[in-house]
Amino acid sequence: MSIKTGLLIVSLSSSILWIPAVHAETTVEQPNRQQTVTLNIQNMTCPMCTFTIKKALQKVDGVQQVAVDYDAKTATVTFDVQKTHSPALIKATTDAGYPATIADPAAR
Ligand SMILES: [Cu+2]
Repeated sequence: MSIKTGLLIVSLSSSILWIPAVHAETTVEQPNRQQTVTLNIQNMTCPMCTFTIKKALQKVDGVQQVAVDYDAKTATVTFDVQKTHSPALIKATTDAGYPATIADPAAR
């Protein structure tokens, strides 16, 4: 339990350095404060990668739903816009070894 807490603190403090350059263009606020984005994920070389990516995204505070598509090399993430944002999701997959970019939300 203490290890988990330590990891959380590390990820929070390092996220301060993250510049949310792509935040504005992808934010579509809904009444329930949920947003769904699709990320194009790099370095997915085998089906087990989907589990690693899913776990990494689920560790981000505010993430509610994660679906990773191995064939499409994408992750579709639903999250609370008041708790997190897409740059934090990208950072989570990048830290896990899978750099990501925002896919067109309409292309889902
Ligand atoms: Cu793999």
